Amino acid sequence: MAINTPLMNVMTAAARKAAKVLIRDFGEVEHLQASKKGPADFVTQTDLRVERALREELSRTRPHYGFVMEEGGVVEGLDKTHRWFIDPIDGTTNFIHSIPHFAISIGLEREGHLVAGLVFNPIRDEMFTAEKGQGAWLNDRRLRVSSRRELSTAVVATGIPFLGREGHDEFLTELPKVMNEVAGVRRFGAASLDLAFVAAGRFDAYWERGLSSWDLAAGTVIVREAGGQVTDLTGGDNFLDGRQILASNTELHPALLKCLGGSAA
Ligand code: LIP
Repeated sequence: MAINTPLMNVMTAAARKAAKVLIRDFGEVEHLQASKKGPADFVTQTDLRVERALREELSRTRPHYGFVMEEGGVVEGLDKTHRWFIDPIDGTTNFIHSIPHFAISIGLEREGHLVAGLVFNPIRDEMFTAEKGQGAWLNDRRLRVSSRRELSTAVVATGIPFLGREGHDEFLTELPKVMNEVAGVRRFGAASLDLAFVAAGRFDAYWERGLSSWDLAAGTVIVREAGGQVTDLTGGDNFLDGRQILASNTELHPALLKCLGGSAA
């Protein structure tokens, strides 16, 4: 049985309601591929529609919580101790290209600490959830990070910067170092799902630069509740606002920090 708390019931209800918009529009986006204007404008509308649906549903049951949203920005709540971190479509470029690998991401912060996370890929019907002290789950299956201890057996995910993004030089310095140490490198295109896959033991680790708090909040709780470790690329705690992250099964963290030139030398 997955997490059955009032909080997680609120989060899963909001995600399932908003996902109806996403599933419908994903079907539509496929028809828009060839259209002159392409799907870009349509997707922006989908982002806004999904985010509105999430905000309405979460505000209905938690009216005083604040929001940090990819599209809507920061909205202060009357309750200053609670903030939702919302990414309506994490993996937007995949969505635009009809690649069924994207997710709704909802994280909750209480008194400055991330306490709950939900990452939902509605096309695969994979709902990753976690709440402090309740563990991490994929639908009804409890999750544990992998137990691989050697980098040489590890599959590590990352994000490759592209046109107009920061961090090209750093990435082109880090990639060869990691490539020479591991069994495989993967680029799937959605940070929240990369983190969820680390929690599920599908990936052994994940690193990326240039990300925002709404990409990372939910997945961070899911990795930690599955027994994993999440830091910035120096081994510190400044990953949510520091725009850089390393998540792993804990065993591999020191070796990867060293490999990435962070620390743990
Ligand atoms: C995406 C991240 C991904 C990163 C992309 C983009 P978005 O977020 O999930 O890891 O590599 O550049 O930032 O924009 O689809 O919400």
